[in-house]
Amino acid sequence: AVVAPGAVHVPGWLGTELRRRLVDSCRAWGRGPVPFRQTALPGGGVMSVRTVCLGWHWQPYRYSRTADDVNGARVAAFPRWLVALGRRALEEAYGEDSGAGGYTPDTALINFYDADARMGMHRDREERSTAPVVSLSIGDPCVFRFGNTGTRGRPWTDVELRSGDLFVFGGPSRFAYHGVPRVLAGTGDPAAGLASGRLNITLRETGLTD
Ligand code: MD3
Ligand code: FE
Repeated sequence: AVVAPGAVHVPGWLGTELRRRLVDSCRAWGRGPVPFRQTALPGGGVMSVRTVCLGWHWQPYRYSRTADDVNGARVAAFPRWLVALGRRALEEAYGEDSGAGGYTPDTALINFYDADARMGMHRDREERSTAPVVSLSIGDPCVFRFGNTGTRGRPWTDVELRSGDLFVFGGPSRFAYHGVPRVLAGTGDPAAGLASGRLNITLRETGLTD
């Protein structure tokens, strides 16, 4: 479904095998050089989601190669198979002739939501690329809120994201406000090896070089 120009929702795109591989991989990445952390915000707060990054380390509001706000370690590399998955995702959302073959995501932000986690309305503007963001959801459903580019407030569209859903945000939707007002706590996705909570994996091009 096209939710807005460039914003395409593909329910159930990830099969069980891929969901399981991603869940296993997220666990492994969380045991890598930089563990899952609740990111500290400049205002003194802390995010309710738990995050681990690949390729580049995100913190508000910049990317770095080392996790200076966690343990100083260099982040794990961005694996080739996620580049391939990102290209397949773009082909699925936009079609074969959309230039998906030139998509080369170099960072993944992996967010884990427990039943009480949320993400306030924000725009993702740290990237120096206008390439689309690929979002993959696994586990408990959530309410995803998609808003406007110019203003944080209404009107917005609420969409339920469920386990296996793909969402691609490109073109005019790339810099729109969005958030996750709530998780619909349930049983996770047992078939994928996730007993509770929600995982969201976003693939992005940072446009950065060392
Ligand atoms: C629209 N994550 O990591 S995914 C984020 O479910 C983030 O964890 C949410 O917002 C989550 O920054 C929403 C959907 C998403 C991700 C990035 C976007 C939507 C986007 C970037 C631009 C526009
Ligand atoms: Fe975001």
